[in-house]
Amino acid sequence: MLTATFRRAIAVSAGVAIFMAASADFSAAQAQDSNVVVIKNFMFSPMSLTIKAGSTVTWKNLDGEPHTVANDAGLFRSGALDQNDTYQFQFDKPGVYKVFCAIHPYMKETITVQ
Ligand SMILES: [Cu+2]
Repeated sequence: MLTATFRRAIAVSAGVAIFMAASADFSAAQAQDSNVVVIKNFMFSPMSLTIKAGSTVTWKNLDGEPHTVANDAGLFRSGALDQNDTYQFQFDKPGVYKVFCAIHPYMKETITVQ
């Protein structure tokens, strides 16, 4: 049989574990948010983004129209993204990367990797 003290110790550990798991989720979500580019109303938002080398950028298309994510220099090129589709690319090298939509070439953004 468990003593009352032992049972309380288990309850406290479980509470701490839940709290720690919740904190970890929160920080992971925050770190990701900063590198998310939303495609909405035929625009990349933000239109310029500065990130650290090694970071991954996630683009998400919120428009009902398909869009793509392509680099001027041909480093990456997504397929057509339908509504709510995402595309990811990891930027390993510092530099300035021009991004556009291959379907609507006037849609542009600049990503600076430090
Ligand atoms: Cu487009």
